[in-house]
Amino acid sequence: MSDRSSATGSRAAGPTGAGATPPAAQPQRFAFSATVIGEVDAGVMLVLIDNPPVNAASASVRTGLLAAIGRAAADPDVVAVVLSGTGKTFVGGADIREFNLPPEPPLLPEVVAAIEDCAKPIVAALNGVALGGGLEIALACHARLAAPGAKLGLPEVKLGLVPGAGGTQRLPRLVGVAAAIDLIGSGRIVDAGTAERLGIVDRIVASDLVGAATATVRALVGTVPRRTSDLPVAADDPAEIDAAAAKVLARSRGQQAPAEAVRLVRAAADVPFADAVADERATFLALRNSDEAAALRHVFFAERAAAKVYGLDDVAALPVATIGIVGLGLMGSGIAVAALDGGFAVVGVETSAAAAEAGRARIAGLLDKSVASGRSSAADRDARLARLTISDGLAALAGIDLVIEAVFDDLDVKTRLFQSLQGVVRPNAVLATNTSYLDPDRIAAAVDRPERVVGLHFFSPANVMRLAEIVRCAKTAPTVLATAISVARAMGKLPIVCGVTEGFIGNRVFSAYRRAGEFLIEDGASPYEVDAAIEAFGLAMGPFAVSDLAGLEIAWALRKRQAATRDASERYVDIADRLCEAGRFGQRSGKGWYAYVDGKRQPDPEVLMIVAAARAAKGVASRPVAAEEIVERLIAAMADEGRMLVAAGIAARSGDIDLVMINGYGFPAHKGGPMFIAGRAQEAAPPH
Ligand code: T1G
Repeated sequence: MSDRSSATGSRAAGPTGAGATPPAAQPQRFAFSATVIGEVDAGVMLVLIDNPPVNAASASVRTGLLAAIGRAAADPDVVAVVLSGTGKTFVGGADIREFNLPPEPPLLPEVVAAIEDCAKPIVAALNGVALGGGLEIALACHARLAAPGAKLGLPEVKLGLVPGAGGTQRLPRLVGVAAAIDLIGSGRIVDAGTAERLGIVDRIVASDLVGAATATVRALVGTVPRRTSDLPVAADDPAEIDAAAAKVLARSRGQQAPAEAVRLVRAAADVPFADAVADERATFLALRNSDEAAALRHVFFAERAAAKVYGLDDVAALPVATIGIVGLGLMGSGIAVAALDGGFAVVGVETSAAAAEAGRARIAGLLDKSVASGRSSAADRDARLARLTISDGLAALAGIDLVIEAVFDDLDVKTRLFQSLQGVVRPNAVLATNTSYLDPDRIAAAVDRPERVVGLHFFSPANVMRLAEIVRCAKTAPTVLATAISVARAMGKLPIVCGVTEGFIGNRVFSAYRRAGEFLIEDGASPYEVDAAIEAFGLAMGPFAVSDLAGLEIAWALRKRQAATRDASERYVDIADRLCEAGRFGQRSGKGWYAYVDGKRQPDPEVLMIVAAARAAKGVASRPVAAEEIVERLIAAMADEGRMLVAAGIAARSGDIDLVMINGYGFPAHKGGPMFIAGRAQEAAPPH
């Protein structure tokens, strides 16, 4: 279908003049708007949404859909409608870019009502992704057919919202209250098979989806259309509903939208549809202006901006099928599982047969845990293990496409390894280092072709944490960088490109955050007040609990190495040194900033005495420090460091800093990140 002559549903021009087929025999074509086209063939109007890249339900789409339904309803030659999308998306949701603007009519609820209330049957042919408002449009249709690759969901809570066009009321009428609470409260996206099993989709059609939808809608002509809003809500087991609600609320601590979604879906069981939809709309509009929604919209667009890497526009990644991993300790085994999860074949190498076997056991253990938790099946696990080869010699890496070293973080060890590897792997195999603190340029300098070296910095546990810092070394070739990004993405990671500096982005910002925490305890707060304040804000653990978990000795060794060159004019808090000198190295040693009894962390009066002595030694007159000041100073410290990283070109943009802290350090996404918060504080600050 090609011709789209105007925005008012006029007929598209067809061939005319002597000898041409009389127009009536040709399908009638319409352009209902710039993004919605229609074609009537033998009484069925096929309406196509054509708004690349994701067929977002923009004002143009809403206008076009309303015009199309109006035309179909009024045209005596039209008996039924099939609604579908072009490309790989049915409708990717409301147009998020409109959320910062005044609502532009027609609003989506009006379009959805027009579809459902149409006297002629309308069948949705879900050709691809149907999310948010896209699924709400489909739910208002009188039947839904889906292609096998379709994906469906109401992920509004991931944007700090609730569905705003009937989703909280129509979905439970198809799948029940408990399942709807789970789907809407979590924002989970399901595949076509699950959608069919739940009752969202009536049928999956492997080929000629539009043809099947046309036949389906023809069969509905003359019958009373099945209006979803008229369907009764199945009486689910209250215990099942409560369990689904409790699971959603437990996972969304501190967030508004999921709780509101649960409330609205529960209401479907006993509040009249019209009243419940009005409540849903009011709740959606209120949430749309919330800080939580602004923060999550920021994160949504920041993730897409992070995918745009300077200098890689026309650079293709190298093909990677097999990944070598040298070092199968805690990090290496986690990386191996992430690679197996990503569909790669993995060759894991250790220094001895015993160490190799221990590595295999660690990997198998992680895969078993995934099966035990229900995150994957025994068949998935076996398929992953079938792609794993373990060896105690580097020769096993001869055929790999990319190798990641996850050996002890020592420069000599890593450079010697890379020198050995270059003699084993293929000339165009990528050499990636997982180093956290070493200078990858110095590692690259050890090999003949430094352009093949890149940093691939994972976060522990590497099979769980979503963040991967892709370190662009001074000589990393664009193809190599593109390959590392592609591999990280295939592993399900969020790749964030950074330049070379000690600690890259995450550990640099985390060090500044931890330093600010130490300043706060020297000023008068206790470590426990600092942790409690930032945990109440939304981080899973405060800086002192995290330091105990990681162990204090590595940072202590770093500080001792830096002592000789430390800038004397810079404030330095030595309380952590005092703890280490007292043998308090953190959780593994049974005591650090906390005491650990039966694995549980407890405040320790001995630490408070060490803190008081350190203050006294410096003549610091301590003062009470309120939780608000603690949170404000910790976030400001992260933002200040982030600004320096962007200014230095280590990070490409401030959104990348937020993504690193959210996906690597547990910063709550619904708060947007330190840069987002600092930016809004700046906006709100009175002009000088
Ligand atoms: N609105 C506007 N732009 C969008 C968009 C949307 N809904 N979704 C994606 N984009 C842009 C994105 O910014 C990027 O732009 C480009 O499209 C490709 O995106 C009323 C209120 C659909 C699965 O939450 O999950 O409906 O960077 O790289 O990997 O109740 O996009 O190229 O300039 O992600 O193929 C609910 C959000 C909205 C779905 C496609 N919907 N989108 O993934 O492409 S709220 C969502 C996605 C709502 C109603 C409520 C994904 C995708 P640029 P991409 P992709």
